[in-house]
Amino acid sequence: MQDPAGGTAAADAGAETVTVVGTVRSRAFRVLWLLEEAGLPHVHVPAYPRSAEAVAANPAGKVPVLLAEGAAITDSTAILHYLADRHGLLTHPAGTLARARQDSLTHFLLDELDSVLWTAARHSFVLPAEWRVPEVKASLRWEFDQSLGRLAGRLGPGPFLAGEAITVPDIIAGHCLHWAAAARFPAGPAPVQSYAARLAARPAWAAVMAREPRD
Ligand SMILES: N[C@@H](CCC(=O)N[C@@H](CS)C(=O)NCC(=O)O)C(=O)O
Repeated sequence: MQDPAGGTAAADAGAETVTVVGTVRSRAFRVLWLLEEAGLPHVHVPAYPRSAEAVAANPAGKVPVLLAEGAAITDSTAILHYLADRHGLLTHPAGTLARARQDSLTHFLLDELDSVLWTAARHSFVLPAEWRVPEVKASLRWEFDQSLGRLAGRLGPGPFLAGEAITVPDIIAGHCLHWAAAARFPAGPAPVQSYAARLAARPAWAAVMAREPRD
């Protein structure tokens, strides 16, 4: 793995300038954060979900979208893996046991944190009002708390989820934990809280947060 422990990864000289479509307050945050960590050149189009700019890049209107190599790549996790694999940064190499452990963490986070937060968001403001079931949110908060207990059990010696260096699952976890705080979801046990604080203290995190006014 080429990413030095805990540090900012070395930029890939000559890398293509890619374009990220999506506001900082969406899952585009994950893509922007990885690009900042990796020191890769990029342009940011802070389009809101379902806006004309978002639909132009992705007919579903969902963000983020990455414009690279003349193509539009959708889904934040697909984008993170494309960038990480392409540049050999923030990931263990494909086909290794370390990568299998890293991917296991990624899927755990998508199943148990991202999907729970997204279901809560859908029943708060995404779904048409007549299809929202606000009562489900108490159950989701309980489920999220259980998941954070399991995350605490997977933290290991750290400082990052998959070992000594920051990798894709840390990007997803850091964003989900921040999203949870904004949605007033549980913060989890102390080790999860200090892990979240460690991620949010990174210069690349601050660089993304400073990027546009946050409503
Ligand atoms: N699994 C996708 C989810 C993308 C997604 O749902 N994005 C939200 C913003 S964070 C969105 O655009 N929602 C608009 C909608 O669902 O219509 C990813 O990780 O990129």
